[in-house]
Amino acid sequence: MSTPRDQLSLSQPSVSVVPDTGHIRSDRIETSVRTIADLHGVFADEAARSSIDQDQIVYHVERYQPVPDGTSGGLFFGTSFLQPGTVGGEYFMTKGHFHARPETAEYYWCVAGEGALILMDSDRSARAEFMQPGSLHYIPGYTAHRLANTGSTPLIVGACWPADAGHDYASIARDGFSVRLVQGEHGPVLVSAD
Ligand code: S6P
Ligand code: ZN
Repeated sequence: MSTPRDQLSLSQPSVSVVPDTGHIRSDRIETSVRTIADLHGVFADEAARSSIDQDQIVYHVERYQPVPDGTSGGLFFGTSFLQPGTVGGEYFMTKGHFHARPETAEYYWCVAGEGALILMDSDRSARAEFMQPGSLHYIPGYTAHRLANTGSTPLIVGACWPADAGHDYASIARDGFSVRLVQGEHGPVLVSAD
């Protein structure tokens, strides 16, 4: 016969992720929004970008950051919502970045929509992976990463990265990616940008 033990109470987690939409439910979510105006210099066709409604939202990110930015050993969680669209034949995409601590890795996984994850090493060698619901993408250290939406619905992508990874946007703002994802006759085509 077992001896009686103290009963410990279980609690509800303070954060959840809506399965089909990727939205994060918590009272401490941080959200950032990027409009067409924010993406100056990102697309090859700057004239086309400047002719679009500058207030149009291209993507937004919901982030759950349970520890202070920069905490060694901590993890952040986020969902990116990238709208469908093109600028001069180039698919809507995120700014893209290396991590400020370049050795840090990250996981992406696709919740909904279709698109591509564009990856570039520090020697500018680039590649891209298709994204579809359920696809999981390991982004190694020293690798710039950018999402592109090739579909007609929002591309929704979950992410988990180290709390001390930080973001290096300056390298991409200065040098760009070495490839661009453009509309081809039969679908997306990765072309050289260098
Ligand atoms: C953070 C992670 C994502 C991106 C988001 C927006 O390390 O990679 O949450 O921040 O996809 O992209 P970007 O390039 O504008 O930060
Ligand atoms: Zn990242």
